[in-house]
Amino acid sequence: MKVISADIVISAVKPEQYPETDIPEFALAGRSNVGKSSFINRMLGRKALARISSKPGKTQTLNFFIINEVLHFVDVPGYGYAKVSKTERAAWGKMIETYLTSREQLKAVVLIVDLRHPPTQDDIMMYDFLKHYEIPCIIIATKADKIPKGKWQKHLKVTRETLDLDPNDHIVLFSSETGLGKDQVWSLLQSYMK
Ligand SMILES: Nc1nc2c(ncn2[C@@H]2O[C@H](COP(=O)(O)OP(=O)(O)OP(=O)(O)O)[C@@H](O)[C@H]2O)c(=O)[nH]1
Ligand SMILES: [Mg+2]
Repeated sequence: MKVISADIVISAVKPEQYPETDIPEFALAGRSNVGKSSFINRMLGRKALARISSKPGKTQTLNFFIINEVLHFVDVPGYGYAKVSKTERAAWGKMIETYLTSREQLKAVVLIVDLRHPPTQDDIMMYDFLKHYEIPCIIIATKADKIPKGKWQKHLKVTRETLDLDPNDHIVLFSSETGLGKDQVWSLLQSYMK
């Protein structure tokens, strides 16, 4: 897909603030600092539309982006950030859960994991949550540029096995740094938009 226009619509914390259109939507999920916002920027070919940071916990709200007037990306705060209080974590959980389980136009969740390391307990929980609610998901194994090409397949295998990935679920090698995987992800997203 050629991205002609991409803009932020709203930073939302509750359902009343979600945009009231029924265009297809894709939400990002993943550990704090794994590269969700960077993924959005790379997919859209915009350097800094979604704000990124080397410090975890950068994204705090549900940030809706509109692309070519025909679809939404929703940037989501990451999970598993240790410095967050119990109360904050509960509020985060509630916000994400409400969104993921009630948003009708949500076509799929893009679950981002770090190719370098086996998925964490939190990653496994998120994947199981999506399976439980039968929310379609696409797994992105990002930061591929950080390990040698010769090790990619071995790491992918560990990722698949640790998540106990459903054979029907897609997993894509990705790098926000180099753009690896971008076209493959676009064609997957487009298959969900039909
Ligand atoms: N080398 C490399 N670095 C990456 C890649 N993706 C993200 N990063 C870096 O990882 C850090 C975190 O990226 P973000 O995109 O802000 O991560 P996030 O998942 O949105 O984080 P939160 O908003 O805190 O949940 C930044 O320093 C990015 O530059 C990648 O594919 N390759
Ligand atoms: Mg972010």
